[in-house]
Amino acid sequence: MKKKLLSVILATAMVATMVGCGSATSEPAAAPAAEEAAPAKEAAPAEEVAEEPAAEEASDDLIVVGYAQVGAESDWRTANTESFKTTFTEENGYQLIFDDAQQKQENQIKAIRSFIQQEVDYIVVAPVVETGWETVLEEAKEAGIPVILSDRMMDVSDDSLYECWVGGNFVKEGSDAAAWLKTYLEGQGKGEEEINIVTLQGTIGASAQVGRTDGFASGMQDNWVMLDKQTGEFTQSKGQEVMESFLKKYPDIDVVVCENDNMAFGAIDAIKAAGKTCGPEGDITIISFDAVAAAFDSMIAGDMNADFECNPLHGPRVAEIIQKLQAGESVEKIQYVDEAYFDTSMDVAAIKETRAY
Ligand code: GZL
Repeated sequence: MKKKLLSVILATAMVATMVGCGSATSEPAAAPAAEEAAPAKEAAPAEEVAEEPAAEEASDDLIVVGYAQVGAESDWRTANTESFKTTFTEENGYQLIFDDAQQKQENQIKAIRSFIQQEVDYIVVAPVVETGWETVLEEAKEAGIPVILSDRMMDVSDDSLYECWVGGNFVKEGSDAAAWLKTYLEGQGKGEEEINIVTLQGTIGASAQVGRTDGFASGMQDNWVMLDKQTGEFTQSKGQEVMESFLKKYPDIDVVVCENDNMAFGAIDAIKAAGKTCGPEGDITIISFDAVAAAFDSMIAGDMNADFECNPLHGPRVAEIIQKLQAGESVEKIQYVDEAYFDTSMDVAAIKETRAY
Protein backbone atom coordinates (compact mmCIF):
# COMPACT_ATOMS: atom_id res chain seq x y z
CA MET A 1 0.00 0.00 0.00
CA LYS A 2 1.55 3.32 -0.95
CA LYS A 3 1.84 5.29 2.29
CA LYS A 4 0.74 8.70 0.99
CA LEU A 5 -2.19 7.28 -0.98
CA LEU A 6 -3.74 5.77 2.15
CA SER A 7 -3.25 8.95 4.21
CA VAL A 8 -4.79 11.11 1.43
CA ILE A 9 -7.79 8.81 1.21
CA LEU A 10 -8.24 8.83 4.97
CA ALA A 11 -7.76 12.60 5.17
CA THR A 12 -10.17 13.22 2.30
CA ALA A 13 -12.69 10.89 3.79
CA MET A 14 -12.30 12.53 7.20
CA VAL A 15 -12.83 15.99 5.67
CA ALA A 16 -15.86 14.61 3.80
CA THR A 17 -17.17 13.26 7.08
CA MET A 18 -16.46 16.57 8.84
CA VAL A 19 -18.22 18.48 6.01
CA GLY A 20 -21.21 16.35 6.79
CA CYS A 21 -20.75 17.57 10.37
CA GLY A 22 -20.71 21.29 9.28
CA SER A 23 -17.14 21.84 10.50
CA ALA A 24 -15.01 21.25 7.37
CA THR A 25 -11.85 23.29 7.17
CA SER A 26 -9.65 24.02 4.18
CA GLU A 27 -6.78 22.66 6.28
CA PRO A 28 -5.81 19.01 5.97
CA ALA A 29 -8.17 17.19 8.25
CA ALA A 30 -6.96 17.04 11.81
CA ALA A 31 -8.89 15.58 14.69
CA PRO A 32 -10.75 18.61 16.19
CA ALA A 33 -10.27 19.14 19.92
CA ALA A 34 -13.44 17.87 21.62
CA GLU A 35 -14.56 21.32 22.75
CA GLU A 36 -14.11 22.85 19.25
CA ALA A 37 -15.95 20.23 17.26
CA ALA A 38 -19.44 21.30 16.10
CA PRO A 39 -22.11 18.83 17.16
CA ALA A 40 -21.57 16.06 14.58
CA LYS A 41 -23.04 12.71 13.76
CA GLU A 42 -20.96 9.82 14.82
CA ALA A 43 -17.76 9.87 12.59
CA ALA A 44 -17.79 6.77 10.39
CA PRO A 45 -15.25 4.24 11.70
CA ALA A 46 -11.86 4.56 9.93
CA GLU A 47 -12.18 1.31 7.96
CA GLU A 48 -15.36 2.59 6.25
CA VAL A 49 -13.77 5.94 5.23
CA ALA A 50 -10.82 4.19 3.55
CA GLU A 51 -13.16 2.37 1.18
CA GLU A 52 -11.77 2.21 -2.38
CA PRO A 53 -13.04 0.53 -5.52
CA ALA A 54 -12.18 -3.20 -5.38
CA ALA A 55 -9.97 -3.04 -8.52
CA GLU A 56 -7.79 -0.30 -6.98
CA GLU A 57 -7.60 -2.15 -3.67
CA ALA A 58 -6.06 -5.25 -5.34
CA SER A 59 -3.23 -3.23 -6.88
CA ASP A 60 -2.77 -1.16 -3.72
CA ASP A 61 -2.45 -4.26 -1.56
CA LEU A 62 0.86 -4.99 -3.30
CA ILE A 63 4.07 -4.13 -1.49
CA VAL A 64 5.89 -1.73 -3.79
CA VAL A 65 9.64 -2.38 -3.95
CA GLY A 66 12.11 -0.16 -5.82
CA TYR A 67 15.32 -2.02 -6.74
CA ALA A 68 18.34 0.10 -7.74
CA GLN A 69 20.49 -2.51 -9.48
CA VAL A 70 24.16 -1.91 -10.39
CA GLY A 71 23.86 -2.81 -14.07
CA ALA A 72 24.17 -5.87 -16.31
CA GLU A 73 27.96 -6.17 -16.37
CA SER A 74 28.33 -9.87 -15.58
CA ASP A 75 26.70 -13.29 -15.51
CA TRP A 76 26.51 -12.89 -11.74
CA ARG A 77 24.55 -9.66 -12.11
CA THR A 78 22.16 -11.28 -14.58
CA ALA A 79 21.47 -14.10 -12.12
CA ASN A 80 21.02 -11.56 -9.31
CA THR A 81 18.52 -9.52 -11.35
CA GLU A 82 16.62 -12.68 -12.34
CA SER A 83 16.41 -13.66 -8.67
CA PHE A 84 14.71 -10.36 -7.83
CA LYS A 85 12.39 -10.39 -10.85
CA THR A 86 11.18 -13.94 -10.14
CA THR A 87 10.71 -13.22 -6.43
CA PHE A 88 9.06 -9.79 -6.46
CA THR A 89 6.06 -10.69 -8.63
CA GLU A 90 2.41 -9.64 -8.33
CA GLU A 91 1.38 -13.19 -7.51
CA ASN A 92 3.83 -13.05 -4.60
CA GLY A 93 2.24 -9.78 -3.45
CA TYR A 94 4.74 -7.27 -4.82
CA GLN A 95 5.07 -4.56 -7.41
CA LEU A 96 8.76 -4.35 -8.43
CA ILE A 97 10.11 -1.12 -9.89
CA PHE A 98 13.52 -2.07 -11.32
CA ASP A 99 16.32 0.27 -12.38
CA ASP A 100 19.57 -0.71 -14.17
CA ALA A 101 22.15 1.99 -13.37
CA GLN A 102 24.68 0.81 -16.01
CA GLN A 103 27.35 0.73 -13.28
CA LYS A 104 27.00 4.50 -12.61
CA GLN A 105 26.47 5.73 -9.06
CA GLU A 106 24.73 8.90 -10.25
CA ASN A 107 22.11 6.75 -11.98
CA GLN A 108 21.54 4.74 -8.80
CA ILE A 109 21.08 7.95 -6.80
CA LYS A 110 18.59 9.22 -9.41
CA ALA A 111 16.71 5.90 -9.17
CA ILE A 112 16.52 6.11 -5.37
CA ARG A 113 15.14 9.68 -5.62
CA SER A 114 12.58 8.48 -8.14
CA PHE A 115 11.53 5.66 -5.81
CA ILE A 116 11.09 8.21 -3.01
CA GLN A 117 8.88 10.38 -5.27
CA GLN A 118 6.86 7.31 -6.21
CA GLU A 119 6.38 6.62 -2.49
CA VAL A 120 7.46 3.00 -2.72
CA ASP A 121 7.19 0.89 0.41
CA TYR A 122 10.81 -0.34 0.34
CA ILE A 123 13.99 0.65 -1.47
CA VAL A 124 16.57 -2.06 -2.19
CA VAL A 125 20.02 -1.00 -3.41
CA ALA A 126 22.99 -2.99 -4.70
CA PRO A 127 25.46 -0.09 -4.33
CA VAL A 128 27.99 0.07 -7.17
CA VAL A 129 30.61 1.53 -4.79
CA GLU A 130 30.77 1.88 -1.00
CA THR A 131 30.86 5.67 -0.55
CA GLY A 132 28.72 8.70 -1.50
CA TRP A 133 25.29 7.54 -0.24
CA GLU A 134 24.63 9.50 3.00
CA THR A 135 22.61 12.35 1.44
CA VAL A 136 20.21 10.21 -0.57
CA LEU A 137 19.79 7.74 2.30
CA GLU A 138 18.87 10.68 4.56
CA GLU A 139 16.22 11.65 1.98
CA ALA A 140 14.78 8.12 2.06
CA LYS A 141 14.79 8.17 5.87
CA GLU A 142 13.05 11.57 5.82
CA ALA A 143 10.40 10.06 3.54
CA GLY A 144 9.96 7.16 5.97
CA ILE A 145 10.98 4.54 3.37
CA PRO A 146 13.10 1.65 4.69
CA VAL A 147 16.28 0.89 2.68
CA ILE A 148 17.68 -2.63 2.36
CA LEU A 149 21.20 -3.19 0.98
CA SER A 150 21.76 -6.22 -1.21
CA ASP A 151 25.07 -7.58 -2.57
CA ARG A 152 27.63 -4.81 -2.07
CA MET A 153 27.93 -2.70 1.07
CA MET A 154 27.68 1.05 1.70
CA ASP A 155 30.18 2.84 3.94
CA VAL A 156 28.01 5.28 5.94
CA SER A 157 28.64 6.89 9.34
CA ASP A 158 25.10 6.11 10.55
CA ASP A 159 23.99 2.53 9.93
CA SER A 160 20.44 3.41 10.94
CA LEU A 161 20.19 4.78 7.38
CA TYR A 162 19.58 1.21 6.21
CA GLU A 163 17.60 -1.64 7.74
CA CYS A 164 20.09 -4.38 6.92
CA TRP A 165 22.53 -5.79 4.33
CA VAL A 166 22.49 -9.23 2.71
CA GLY A 167 25.39 -10.48 0.58
CA GLY A 168 28.61 -12.44 0.26
CA ASN A 169 31.55 -12.30 2.65
CA PHE A 170 34.02 -10.81 0.19
CA VAL A 171 37.02 -10.72 2.54
CA LYS A 172 36.54 -14.43 3.33
CA GLU A 173 36.22 -15.21 -0.37
CA GLY A 174 39.62 -13.53 -0.93
CA SER A 175 41.37 -15.16 2.03
CA ASP A 176 39.92 -18.57 1.11
CA ALA A 177 41.36 -18.14 -2.39
CA ALA A 178 44.83 -17.41 -1.01
CA ALA A 179 44.63 -20.42 1.31
CA TRP A 180 43.52 -22.59 -1.61
CA LEU A 181 46.49 -21.38 -3.74
CA LYS A 182 48.97 -22.15 -0.93
CA THR A 183 47.68 -25.73 -0.66
CA TYR A 184 47.53 -26.12 -4.45
CA LEU A 185 51.13 -24.94 -4.97
CA GLU A 186 52.39 -27.18 -2.16
CA GLY A 187 50.65 -30.06 -3.90
CA GLN A 188 52.54 -29.11 -7.08
CA GLY A 189 55.86 -29.13 -5.17
CA LYS A 190 56.06 -25.32 -5.60
CA GLY A 191 55.49 -24.37 -1.96
CA GLU A 192 58.91 -22.70 -1.71
CA GLU A 193 59.21 -21.37 -5.30
CA GLU A 194 58.87 -17.67 -6.18
CA ILE A 195 55.34 -17.29 -7.56
CA ASN A 196 54.45 -14.30 -9.76
CA ILE A 197 50.82 -13.17 -9.44
CA VAL A 198 48.69 -10.53 -11.19
CA THR A 199 45.18 -9.50 -10.15
CA LEU A 200 42.26 -8.36 -12.30
CA GLN A 201 40.32 -6.27 -9.78
CA GLY A 202 36.62 -5.51 -9.87
CA THR A 203 35.19 -1.99 -9.97
CA ILE A 204 37.47 0.01 -7.67
CA GLY A 205 35.66 0.89 -4.47
CA ALA A 206 33.03 -1.83 -4.81
CA SER A 207 32.93 -3.87 -1.62
CA ALA A 208 33.36 -7.06 -3.68
CA GLN A 209 36.63 -5.61 -5.03
CA VAL A 210 37.79 -4.19 -1.70
CA GLY A 211 37.04 -7.39 0.18
CA ARG A 212 38.52 -9.82 -2.34
CA THR A 213 41.68 -7.74 -2.79
CA ASP A 214 42.19 -7.33 0.96
CA GLY A 215 41.25 -10.94 1.73
CA PHE A 216 43.73 -12.34 -0.80
CA ALA A 217 46.43 -9.91 0.40
CA SER A 218 45.99 -11.25 3.95
CA GLY A 219 46.97 -14.70 2.70
CA MET A 220 50.02 -13.71 0.59
CA GLN A 221 53.08 -15.90 1.25
CA ASP A 222 56.69 -14.62 1.55
CA ASN A 223 57.66 -16.35 -1.69
CA TRP A 224 54.71 -14.88 -3.62
CA VAL A 225 55.15 -11.65 -5.65
CA MET A 226 52.07 -9.54 -6.55
CA LEU A 227 53.43 -8.11 -9.83
CA ASP A 228 50.40 -5.92 -10.56
CA LYS A 229 46.75 -5.21 -9.84
CA GLN A 230 44.39 -3.36 -12.18
CA THR A 231 40.64 -3.05 -12.52
CA GLY A 232 38.83 -4.91 -15.26
CA GLU A 233 35.51 -3.35 -14.10
CA PHE A 234 34.01 -6.84 -13.62
CA THR A 235 33.56 -7.12 -17.40
CA GLN A 236 34.95 -9.69 -19.85
CA SER A 237 36.12 -7.17 -22.43
CA LYS A 238 38.01 -5.00 -19.96
CA GLY A 239 39.40 -8.09 -18.25
CA GLN A 240 40.81 -9.31 -21.56
CA GLU A 241 42.29 -5.89 -22.33
CA VAL A 242 44.07 -5.64 -18.97
CA MET A 243 45.33 -9.22 -19.20
CA GLU A 244 46.78 -8.48 -22.66
CA SER A 245 48.72 -5.57 -21.13
CA PHE A 246 49.91 -7.74 -18.23
CA LEU A 247 51.16 -10.42 -20.65
CA LYS A 248 53.15 -7.81 -22.60
CA LYS A 249 54.66 -6.38 -19.41
CA TYR A 250 55.33 -9.59 -17.42
CA PRO A 251 56.77 -12.58 -19.34
CA ASP A 252 56.57 -15.01 -16.41
CA ILE A 253 53.14 -14.79 -14.79
CA ASP A 254 52.32 -17.92 -12.76
CA VAL A 255 48.88 -17.04 -11.32
CA VAL A 256 46.03 -14.72 -12.32
CA VAL A 257 43.53 -13.77 -9.60
CA CYS A 258 40.32 -12.64 -11.34
CA GLU A 259 37.83 -10.92 -9.02
CA ASN A 260 34.92 -12.23 -11.06
CA ASP A 261 34.24 -14.89 -13.68
CA ASN A 262 33.66 -12.57 -16.61
CA MET A 263 37.12 -11.04 -16.20
CA ALA A 264 38.49 -14.59 -15.94
CA PHE A 265 36.90 -15.47 -19.28
CA GLY A 266 38.58 -12.42 -20.82
CA ALA A 267 41.93 -13.30 -19.22
CA ILE A 268 41.75 -16.87 -20.55
CA ASP A 269 41.10 -15.57 -24.07
CA ALA A 270 44.09 -13.20 -23.77
CA ILE A 271 46.38 -15.98 -22.48
CA LYS A 272 45.44 -18.30 -25.34
CA ALA A 273 45.81 -15.50 -27.91
CA ALA A 274 49.36 -14.93 -26.56
CA GLY A 275 50.20 -18.58 -27.25
CA LYS A 276 50.27 -19.54 -23.56
CA THR A 277 48.22 -22.11 -21.68
CA CYS A 278 46.23 -21.99 -18.44
CA GLY A 279 44.32 -24.21 -16.05
CA PRO A 280 45.42 -27.33 -14.16
CA GLU A 281 47.51 -28.57 -17.11
CA GLY A 282 48.65 -25.11 -18.25
CA ASP A 283 51.44 -22.57 -17.59
CA ILE A 284 49.18 -20.13 -15.71
CA THR A 285 46.85 -20.91 -12.78
CA ILE A 286 43.46 -19.13 -12.96
CA ILE A 287 41.59 -18.33 -9.76
CA SER A 288 38.18 -16.66 -10.04
CA PHE A 289 35.16 -15.53 -8.01
CA ASP A 290 31.38 -15.90 -8.47
CA ALA A 291 31.13 -19.54 -9.68
CA VAL A 292 28.46 -18.91 -12.32
CA ALA A 293 27.44 -21.70 -14.74
CA ALA A 294 29.84 -20.59 -17.50
CA ALA A 295 32.72 -20.78 -15.02
CA PHE A 296 31.91 -24.46 -14.43
CA ASP A 297 32.17 -24.92 -18.20
CA SER A 298 35.59 -23.26 -18.04
CA MET A 299 36.75 -25.64 -15.27
CA ILE A 300 35.32 -28.61 -17.20
CA ALA A 301 37.27 -27.42 -20.27
CA GLY A 302 40.46 -27.28 -18.18
CA ASP A 303 40.93 -23.49 -18.49
CA MET A 304 40.14 -22.40 -14.92
CA ASN A 305 41.61 -23.96 -11.78
CA ALA A 306 39.32 -22.80 -8.97
CA ASP A 307 36.30 -20.59 -8.36
CA PHE A 308 35.09 -18.99 -5.12
CA GLU A 309 31.33 -18.72 -4.99
CA CYS A 310 29.42 -15.51 -4.39
CA ASN A 311 25.76 -16.43 -4.25
CA PRO A 312 23.66 -13.98 -6.35
CA LEU A 313 20.24 -15.39 -5.42
CA HIS A 314 19.36 -12.61 -2.97
CA GLY A 315 15.72 -12.18 -4.03
CA PRO A 316 14.18 -14.67 -1.60
CA ARG A 317 16.38 -13.43 1.26
CA VAL A 318 15.31 -9.83 0.70
CA ALA A 319 11.65 -10.89 0.45
CA GLU A 320 12.00 -12.70 3.79
CA ILE A 321 13.44 -9.51 5.30
CA ILE A 322 10.56 -7.40 3.94
CA GLN A 323 7.97 -9.82 5.31
CA LYS A 324 9.61 -9.58 8.74
CA LEU A 325 9.64 -5.78 8.58
CA GLN A 326 6.00 -5.79 7.46
CA ALA A 327 5.19 -7.87 10.54
CA GLY A 328 7.03 -5.36 12.73
CA GLU A 329 9.80 -7.84 13.51
CA SER A 330 13.46 -6.83 13.83
CA VAL A 331 16.01 -8.16 11.31
CA GLU A 332 19.73 -8.97 11.59
CA LYS A 333 21.78 -6.01 10.41
CA ILE A 334 24.38 -8.06 8.50
CA GLN A 335 23.26 -11.26 6.75
CA TYR A 336 25.87 -13.32 4.86
CA VAL A 337 24.70 -15.80 2.24
CA ASP A 338 26.13 -19.34 2.21
CA GLU A 339 29.13 -19.74 -0.12
CA ALA A 340 31.54 -22.51 -1.15
CA TYR A 341 34.43 -23.01 -3.56
CA PHE A 342 35.01 -25.40 -6.43
CA ASP A 343 38.15 -26.64 -8.17
CA THR A 344 39.09 -29.13 -10.86
CA SER A 345 39.94 -31.80 -8.30
CA MET A 346 36.15 -32.08 -7.81
CA ASP A 347 33.53 -33.53 -10.19
CA VAL A 348 32.64 -30.04 -11.44
CA ALA A 349 30.46 -31.41 -14.26
CA ALA A 350 28.23 -33.20 -11.74
CA ILE A 351 28.22 -30.20 -9.39
CA LYS A 352 27.20 -27.86 -12.21
CA GLU A 353 24.04 -29.93 -12.76
CA THR A 354 22.97 -29.27 -9.16
CA ARG A 355 23.32 -25.49 -9.27
CA ALA A 356 20.62 -22.84 -9.76
CA TYR A 357 22.83 -20.31 -11.59
C1 GZL B 1 29.54 -9.64 -5.85
C2 GZL B 1 29.07 -8.69 -6.92
C3 GZL B 1 30.06 -8.62 -8.03
C4 GZL B 1 30.30 -9.95 -8.73
C5 GZL B 1 30.50 -9.49 -10.13
O1 GZL B 1 28.59 -9.69 -4.83
O2 GZL B 1 28.91 -7.38 -6.39
O3 GZL B 1 29.54 -7.72 -9.01
O4 GZL B 1 31.39 -10.65 -8.21
C6 GZL B 1 29.44 -8.43 -10.26
O5 GZL B 1 30.35 -10.48 -11.11
O6 GZL B 1 29.68 -7.62 -11.34
